[in-house]
Amino acid sequence: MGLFSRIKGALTKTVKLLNTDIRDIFKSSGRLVDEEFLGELFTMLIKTDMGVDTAKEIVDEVRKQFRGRVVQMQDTVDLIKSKLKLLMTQPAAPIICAENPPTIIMVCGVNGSGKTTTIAKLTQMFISENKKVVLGAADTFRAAAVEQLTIWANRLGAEIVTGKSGSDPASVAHKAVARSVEVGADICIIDTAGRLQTQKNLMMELEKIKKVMGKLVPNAPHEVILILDATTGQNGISQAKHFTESVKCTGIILAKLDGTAKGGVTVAIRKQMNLPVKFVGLGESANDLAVFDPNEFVDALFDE
Ligand SMILES: Nc1nc2c(ncn2[C@@H]2O[C@H](COP(=O)(O)OP(=O)(O)O)[C@@H](O)[C@H]2O)c(=O)[nH]1
Ligand SMILES: [Mg+2]
Repeated sequence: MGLFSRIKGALTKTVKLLNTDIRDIFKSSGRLVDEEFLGELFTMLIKTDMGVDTAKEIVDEVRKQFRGRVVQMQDTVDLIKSKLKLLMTQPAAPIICAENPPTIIMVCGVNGSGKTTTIAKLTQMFISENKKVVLGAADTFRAAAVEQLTIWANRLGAEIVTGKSGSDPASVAHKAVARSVEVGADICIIDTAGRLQTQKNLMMELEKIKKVMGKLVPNAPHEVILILDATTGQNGISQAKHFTESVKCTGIILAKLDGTAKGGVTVAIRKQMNLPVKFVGLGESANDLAVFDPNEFVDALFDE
């Protein structure tokens, strides 16, 4: 399956919601663009979790272009799409690699957002590019977390560095980075325990984990990736803001885009955060990761 159809497949629920609503708004003929119409359009956009600001901006654009005229559905959809694409513009943002390997990637986020699974997906991607990957299991809170990452590492063919349960996550991160230097790895990815942005001490711990890496490899970590769970919709954005303040994230991976009707949250993230969305997660297997492309995303959103 091509990337476009995979993204489209994952967005099925959001796409259904949008396309059903927009057909309802238009029925079979064109409509006069008045405040009633614009109100219906606003409600439709809001339902996808793209956020009030974004929805308002789009409705304003439709008002500006079409007010007082009778418009057809396709013209409206085209205008919404071009506005959305503009709002979501971001630099083409694959993983920023270090000038000299290893490239160190730290992964953080709240509990259950999809950190460990996303690390497996990234590992799979790098290994398919013939890169050597070392993983650091710095989620030392739960033995099950280390086990989960170990299973992935063995399955995918990556080396893994672990510590004792309950040990200092910064020391595990340190060990993993040291090991990746020692074995000449291209990539080192550090898993961390889930934490809430409100847990001050745990956020400080994250800063410590981050700092320790820079002592071994210049400018490490080269990427600090925040994993957001798309199904949490707008809540994810306040999380993102706090994590960014604390550990200066360099990008977002939006997990679980499949199975949510809140796919519009991607738009809100792009609009409200000054961070690129690097990849989206489209399922639970190691292959279910797609590079995020705003144009492709918006096309998929309105393509039935
Ligand atoms: N459908 C779907 N499930 C996912 C995705 N990413 C992770 N999950 C599931 O979400 C749950 C939590 O993932 P996990 O990686 O353990 O989260 P962590 O606590 O942040 O490390 C697991 O059941 C994963 O299989 C995704 O992109 N799509
Ligand atoms: Mg985990």
